[in-house]
Formats: sequence, C-alpha cells, structure tokens
Amino acid sequence: MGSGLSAFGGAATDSLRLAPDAPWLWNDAVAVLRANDLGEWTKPAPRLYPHQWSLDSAFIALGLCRVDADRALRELEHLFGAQWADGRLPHIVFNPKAHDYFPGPDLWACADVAGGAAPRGQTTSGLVHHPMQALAAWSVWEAAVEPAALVPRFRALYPRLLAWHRYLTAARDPQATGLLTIYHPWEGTDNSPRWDTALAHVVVGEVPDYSRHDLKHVEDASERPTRGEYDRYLWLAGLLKAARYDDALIQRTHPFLVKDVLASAIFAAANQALGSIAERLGRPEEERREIAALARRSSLAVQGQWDEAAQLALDIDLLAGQPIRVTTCAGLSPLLVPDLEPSLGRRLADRALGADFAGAPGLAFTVVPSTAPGSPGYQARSYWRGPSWPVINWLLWWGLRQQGFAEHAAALRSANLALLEQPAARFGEYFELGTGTPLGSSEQSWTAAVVLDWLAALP
Ligand code: 2M8
Repeated sequence: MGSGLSAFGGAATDSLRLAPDAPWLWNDAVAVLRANDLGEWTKPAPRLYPHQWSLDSAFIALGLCRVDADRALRELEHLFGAQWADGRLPHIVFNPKAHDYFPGPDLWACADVAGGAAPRGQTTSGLVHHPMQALAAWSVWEAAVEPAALVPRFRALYPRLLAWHRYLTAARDPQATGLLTIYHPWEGTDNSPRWDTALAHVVVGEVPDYSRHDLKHVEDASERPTRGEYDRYLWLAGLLKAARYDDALIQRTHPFLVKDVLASAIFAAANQALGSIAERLGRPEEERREIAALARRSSLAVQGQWDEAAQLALDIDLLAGQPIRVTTCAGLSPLLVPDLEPSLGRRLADRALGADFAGAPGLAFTVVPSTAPGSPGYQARSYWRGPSWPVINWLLWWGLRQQGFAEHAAALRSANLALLEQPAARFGEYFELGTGTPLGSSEQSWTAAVVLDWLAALP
C-alpha cells in the first residue's frame, strides 16, 4: 500500500448516501483501490497493468472522490504531470519500477523521436485515451466536502485540461467535424469488432519478435487479444513512432484513421464539465464560449452519426469513407452528449435495455454487453468482443440519468451491482454474459471505482 491513502478510510464521508444493503461491497471496493494505490496514482490492476493509464485514472478519480477528494485530485494531477508540450495527454505514464508489461517505454521512444513535445522527466506511450478527465475533475469538485480548499489546485489543473481539449480539437479533428480521429485500437476499445474492417486493410510488415506479459497474468488466452491482433497493434505503433507522433503527417500517411463516436461523445460531455469548472473559476467569457461551442459541435456530430438501419451511432472508417456497421456498445454513445434530441434519447434508452444489449436472451445479468450477442465479430469470452465491462455500463448509466431516463438508469445500476455483488466477482475487469463469470484481471481499479460511485448514488 502506498503512503497516499492516510485519509482514505473504509468509512464513507458524511456527504455520502450509501446503499444500505451493501456496506461490505463498499469496503471491498475501497480496499481494492487502497491495495492498487502507489501514492500519487493507482495501478489499473495488481499485476496485469502496472503503469498509470489515462482513462483508468479518470474513472478512479471519479470513484475515489466519494471517499477522499484530495487523493482523487492527486490522481489527475499526477497524470497531467506527464502531459506533452502540445497539450496531448498520453494514454500510459510508465512506472519506472515496473518491467512486467509489454510494450514498455522503449517501444514508444517518445522523448527520442518527438523532440521537445514529449516530457523529459517521465516516459509515456505515444497514444491518447478517451478524454474523460474533465468529467472526473468536475465530479471531484462536486463530491468534495470542502471544495474551497481545493480551488487553488483546480486553478492549476484547469489550463492543463483546456490545453488537452485544444490539442484534441486542433490535432484530432483538423476537419472541425466534432468527431475525434483515433490512430490505434489501444486508443479505444482494443479488440472490438469496431476496428475489424479498418484493421483488415492494414498491410502488416515485419514486426520484431516480442513476448507478451499479459498471458502470464490471465489464465485463459481466449480472454485476451490474439497474436494476430497484437502484430497489428505493434505494426501501427511502429508507424506512429516513425512519423514522430506528428499529427499532420500521421493523418496523411497512417493506414488506420477512424472517427470514434464513443471518444467524441465523451469529449462532448467532458467539454460540458470543463465549462462548469471554468464558470466556477470565473474564467473569461470568451474562453467559456469556446468550450461551450466544442461541447455543442461534438454533441451534434455524434447525434449526426445516428443510423436508422442500425439504430445506433456509427464510427467512420476515414480511409474507406464508410460508416462502420457493427452492433457494439459504442453505438449507444449519444446517450452521453449534452442537448440530446429527446426522441433520439428515448430510442437509445430503449435500445440499451433492448434485445441486442441488456435485454438479450440468455444473459445471467441484464447488463449491457460490449458487442451484441450473435452479431458479427461477437465472441463470448474475448475482451471487448462480447463480455460486459462495468465501466462502459457506468457511462451508459450516467448518460441515461443525464437524459432523464431514471428508470432505465436504475435498472442498469441494479443489474450491475447484482453482478458485482457475486462473491466470485472480485471486481473483475469484464464479465462473461451467460454466466456472470469474471474475466481478465480481478481487483481492477476502475471497476472498484464505479462501484463506489454507484453505491454513493442511490437510484
Ligand atoms: C487495456 O489496454 C491495454 C493497452 O492499453 C492492454 O490491453 O494491455 C484496455 O482495457 C484499456 O481500455 C485499459 O485502459 C487498460 C488498462 O486497464 O487495459
């Protein structure tokens, strides 16, 4: 256990309303976060993920603030300590003491190839993750028992959040569409069928021999991406390094460029949250208007991806110039955006609980699968190809609440808590739909974090 959790007790603070029937689940979730805590930041999992991941830390801050707002804010501060000079926030900040993860910092070599843009004091990956950090920061502000004490730290964090959003706007959406472009499956939902057709067009060259560490920590290899998928991931990573992480060059030459609806929906929500922080900090009107315009643009763009035939919002394969026709949880992401058109909201809410998703036949718990059972690319135990992910379910639950679908939200929350209350669940990374069996790592930090948030928010 790290030293950073001295104020991080098992009991809830007085600002909380706990689900009365599950104090042990609360305590166990706190214990997972305490065990994975390294003082300034939290490992996503005890062995499988020994570094700091950007999206994981956003979820961790969002759950941790229910127990200790000061420590939750430190999670984000440490992450932003590795921000690049151009505003990008890396998807991994490497732990110099951990060597049991592949690929490590050498594969990315950011400081060597990206010139002055990459940080000097820390090693990072050359990718980004979904931009949920402002949403997490705003949650910390709202949950803090004494937010005034944290204001100086929010003043210091705010320009970093704004620079991150400006990087995404300028570099990941140079077409000003409101939809963010991703360069690699690791920037999103790793081996989801969302990427299959775009990846199939990538001609993979020679990949230097490598050995994976993940398969040492997960008993059944079918729960993790395949060797063929890893070859593609490494080939794409090599191309990004060869392009010196230069966004303009990447967007002219890279063979995998996808407009990601989930990333863009999260960006819309994060801009709304950043706007709330800007208002509390009394930032200039012009800046607040800039942020509000980003929220609006991404919100409209994500809703514009709604496809009547699929009854989902679809990603776009930029190189093929085609929407990506798969049935995955990402298609429900308009639920996250501010100012969602009400009739679209109703359809999405029913779709999330309907026959392709939480209402699919044969589910042990009525939670939203990552990929619709039986749809192309679906696999029961493989990572993002079918199993349910508590963090995705949390996002959809949050979206349903934002859009005013309280009953749908309550049903999703109850089903997820029932799944996670199983003695064998042990805060699994993801879960097999038919049995509720935990897959991947156990004691996964972001699973524990969303449990805390769910328990703190009564239905
Ligand atoms: C998983 O991704 C990493 C690569 O970034 C991996 O498979 O080794 C994904 O689930 C990703 O979304 C998550 O942030 C990360 C750490 O939990 O693990």
